[in-house]
Amino acid sequence: MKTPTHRTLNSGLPTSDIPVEAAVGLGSNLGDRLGYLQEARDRIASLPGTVSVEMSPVYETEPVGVADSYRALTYLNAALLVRTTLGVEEWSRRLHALEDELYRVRTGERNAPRTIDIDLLTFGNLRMDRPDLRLPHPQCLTRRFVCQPLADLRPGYVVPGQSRTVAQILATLPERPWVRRYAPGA
Ligand code: PH2
Ligand code: MG
Ligand code: MG
Repeated sequence: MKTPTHRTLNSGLPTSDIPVEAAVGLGSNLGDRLGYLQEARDRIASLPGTVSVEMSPVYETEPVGVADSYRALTYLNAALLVRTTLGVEEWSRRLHALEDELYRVRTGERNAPRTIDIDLLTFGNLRMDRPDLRLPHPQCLTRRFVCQPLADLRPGYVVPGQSRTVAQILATLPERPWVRRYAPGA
């Protein structure tokens, strides 16, 4: 019998025997920011289908696109490279659920402060353009707070649809909005 490359679990959601590498952006600007990033990483590592997780250094970053009243609430950002056998729909659903578990309150207000933001940046070579799921993430490479941690993990990474590596793109981004390595207590 031919070995299937895809099978269906009881959930009815497709999963692959071959792990896909997915990049994830983590952000927090409310409460125990570092604690939320670490908790998100640990919970992603514990998801069924997670084969490996690499986490970038953490950066403190200037808020982008927030109301003036929130400008003092700097973010902590990091990136993850995860290998997963989950399908993209299940992956997306699981990460969204993790945001809820980590006390994310969805007020409807754009870019309101949040305990945790978990953004799907890439999922293998997949390209999708749905209102609820766009891959690669449209702002993936225009923001230093995404590009810098990704470049730390994998400078030669080429996001699907791009011709340049993340390190090359990072070199073209402006200094502001700023990012700096987070060194608590330093
Ligand atoms: N996320 C936003 C809006 N602005 N700014 C920074 N520095 N870091 C973020 O993660 C971020 C942001 C919406 O998700
Ligand atoms: Mg975001
Ligand atoms: Mg988000």
